[in-house]
Amino acid sequence: MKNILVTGAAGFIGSAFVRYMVEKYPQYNFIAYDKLTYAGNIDNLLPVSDEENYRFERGDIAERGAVRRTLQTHQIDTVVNFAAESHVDRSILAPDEFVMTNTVGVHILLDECRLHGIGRFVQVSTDEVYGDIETGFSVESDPFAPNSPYAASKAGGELIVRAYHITHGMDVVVTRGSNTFGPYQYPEKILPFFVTEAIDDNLLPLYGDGTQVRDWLYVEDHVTGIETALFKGKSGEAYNVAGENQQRNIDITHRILKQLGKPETLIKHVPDREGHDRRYAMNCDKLRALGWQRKYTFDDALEATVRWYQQNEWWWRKIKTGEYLEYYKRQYAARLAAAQE
Ligand code: NAD
Ligand code: TDX
Repeated sequence: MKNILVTGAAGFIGSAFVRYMVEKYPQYNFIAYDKLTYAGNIDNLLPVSDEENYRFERGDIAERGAVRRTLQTHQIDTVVNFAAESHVDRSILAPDEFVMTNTVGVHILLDECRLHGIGRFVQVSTDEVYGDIETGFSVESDPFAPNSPYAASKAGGELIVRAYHITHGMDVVVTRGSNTFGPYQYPEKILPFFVTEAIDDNLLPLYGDGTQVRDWLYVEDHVTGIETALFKGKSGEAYNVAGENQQRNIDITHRILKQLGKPETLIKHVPDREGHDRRYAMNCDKLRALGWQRKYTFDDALEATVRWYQQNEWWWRKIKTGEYLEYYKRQYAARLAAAQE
């Protein structure tokens, strides 16, 4: 029996991975481990909460004792690490936690895994480690050029993972995903943020001219990319998980408004994000060679996602209170005021 520890399992992509894997692999046990930061939400795991092969434990990947107890108690033999501070804008406002979790936390988790002795360790990383790419597509052998504290802290985590492979011979695989969207995404990221704000007829603060490009990937395709890397990836290798679907922020915003039947006057161009990367784009032939392929088209997935937020106000309305509103004020009040002048 395999005992798989999924860290950061109460977040957006980690919970989608757990919901998918628990059902697909009843022969494995899944231990969901999460600190439950502002972004961690136990509601995301409700669909599997009664399953026999699922357990939840609250804990921090940067806390040695807690990690050790969990590895031992559940005789963990495989780890998939989603745990991270994940929002670029917050990394500009308050970077400490990013380095603590995304770099130091990865180190502590990995070191405890080495001491405990595990099989495979999968590190979930991001296209942002490549930095801005004006033309063409990033491949796995490209050098790192992270531009935000978030991206730099994720690159730091990856480098530690690489070092443990080379130095200690640990069985590691890295995935680098592109901009992911779907249900249960914390409403600070552009897609759920704009959809839920537009539902309430609030202004949508689009940074700069809105022509920045992101490569959009549906969450369920990201999950199967990680599944493929977990079971078929070669030890010590990194795999891009791309949507191969470049879209400008302004175009995504128009599509959201159109589907919701809301006016374009809700769009407000505001002062740009500091150090804003203009474009990400990746080549994912390496993962495809392992047999992975996407199942969803962007049009269908976007439509289904917008509909999900329309139909699941119970999920996001309780998030948009307290700390969320403080963050909103800090991030957007001055920007929106500057745009009104
Ligand atoms: P998220 O912010 O929704 O979830 C992160 C989860 O990690 C939360 O549940 C949080 O409570 C938990 N966490 C944070 N610090 C922790 C700690 N110290 N110990 C234990 N748990 C902790 O993020 P997400 O969008 O689901 O991203 C998951 C992973 O995928 C991250 O590693 C992120 O860098 C990567 N990624 C995200 C995207 C994207 O577009 N969202 C794209 C590529 C890669
Ligand atoms: O209010 C906004 N206005 C705006 O114009 C927000 C929140 C974003 N944007 C722009 C900035 C980006 O060009 O939209 C684009 C997407 O922004 P985010 O949703 O914040 O994502 P991004 O910065 O691209 O990073 C995401 O993809 C890579 C995830 O948050 C990361 O965790 C992942 O690694």
